[in-house]
Amino acid sequence: MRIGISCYPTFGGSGVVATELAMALATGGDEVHVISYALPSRLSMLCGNLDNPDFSPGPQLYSNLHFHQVGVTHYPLFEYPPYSLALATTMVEVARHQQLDVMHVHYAVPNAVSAVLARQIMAPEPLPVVTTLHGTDITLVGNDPNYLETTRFGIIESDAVTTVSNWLLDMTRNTFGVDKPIEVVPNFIDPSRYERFASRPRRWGAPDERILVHISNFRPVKRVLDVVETFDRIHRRLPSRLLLVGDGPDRAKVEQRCRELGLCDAVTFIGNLPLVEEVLVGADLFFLPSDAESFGLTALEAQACQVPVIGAAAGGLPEVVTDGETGFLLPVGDVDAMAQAALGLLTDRERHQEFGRRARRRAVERFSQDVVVEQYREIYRGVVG
Ligand code: GMT
Repeated sequence: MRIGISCYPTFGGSGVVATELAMALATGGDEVHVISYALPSRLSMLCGNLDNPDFSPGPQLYSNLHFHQVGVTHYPLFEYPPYSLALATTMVEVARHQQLDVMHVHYAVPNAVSAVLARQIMAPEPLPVVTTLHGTDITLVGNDPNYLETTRFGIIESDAVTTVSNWLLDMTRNTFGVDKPIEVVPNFIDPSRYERFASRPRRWGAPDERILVHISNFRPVKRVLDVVETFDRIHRRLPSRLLLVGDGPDRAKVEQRCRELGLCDAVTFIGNLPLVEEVLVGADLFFLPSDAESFGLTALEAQACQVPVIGAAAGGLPEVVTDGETGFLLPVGDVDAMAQAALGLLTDRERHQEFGRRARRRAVERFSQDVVVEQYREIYRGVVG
C-alpha cells in the first residue's frame, strides 16, 4: 500500500509511535510518506547514525520511506501562520503525486482536521483518513474549548479512529460524545531493538549505585517533582543515581528542588535522547508518576528492557504495567508509597529480577511490533475498501 503518515516531529510519544510505525511498514514492503514540519526525531537520529552498527539503516536507505516537510509561509499579516492549512496542502500534494491509498494521522490536533480537509479537496479521488488518538490531544488540548469542536469534527469525519488504550477510548467517548466505532490499537516495541544493548556495560553511575530513570517532556502532567521527591527518599537509604531524560517547561523547577534537597551530585540531567534504550538497559527502576498517561510508551520501553516500573495508578498505565507483577502503581502524588515500593524491590535482588523478567515477557507477548503493525494494516485495508 501507499501510506501517508502525518505526525509531530518532536520527542513526544505520538511522533515516536508514528515514526516506528512508518519504518515497520516500510520494512514490510509498503511505501510510506511521512509528513511533518520537521524530520521526526527518530528518523533524524537514524540519518545521523548510519555508521552505528546497532541500528537499521536510516530512511534514505529505505527506497520506500520518504519524508515530506510542511512549508509554513510567514507573512506580516499573520500573527499565527495557519499551519493546519499548510499541512492540508502538503497532504493533498503528496496524496495526489504519490497516489496514496490512505492517510494515517497521529494526534488529532490539527492533523485529523487537516486530513479531512485534504480528503475533501482530493474528491472525487478517494483519500481515506485513519486517525490515531494519543492522549493529550483528547485530555488536555482537544477538550480545550478553543479546539473542542474542530477536534470532535476531525474524529467524527475520520474513516477509522484508533486509541492507544481502553482508558483513552472511554475518555474520547465521554469528552466528545462520539459513538462511532473506535478500535484500541496499543503502542508497541520491537523486541530485538533492546536485545542489541543487553550485553553492553551500562554507561552511567558507579558500580554500587542503583540506577533509577525517568523519561518525559517535563510537562506538569508528568509530575517530575514527584520523581525527585521519591528519589530523595530512596537515596537516603541506598547508593543510587537518578537519570532524568528529556526536557521541557518544568525542568528549572526540578533543578531547583534537586538543589534544595542537596541531590545535585546524585541526579544526572541527560536532556533529549532519541534512543532511550541507551539509559534503560541496565537500569534498576523506571518512574512514571504522571497525573494520567493515556498509555505510557516509556513505561513499555522500560519493561521491554527488563526494567520494572514505579508509577501512578491512573489513566491507561494499568493497561501497560501489571501492578505487583511488572512494577507497582500507587495513588497519584503518594511519593512515600512510591519510595517504599521502590525500596522493597531494590533491596530484594531475586524479586527485583523476577519483576524485570516478567516485565520483558509481558512487553514482548502483548505489545510486539509485528502484531500491532498488522492490526494497523488491517484497518487500512478496511477503509481502502
Ligand atoms: O503529552 C505527551 O506526553 C506527549 C504525547 C504525544 O502525543 O506525543 O504522549 C501521549 O502519547 C503517547 C504515545 O501514544 C503515550 O504513550 C503517552 O502516554 C501520551 N501522553 C499522555 O497521555 C500524557
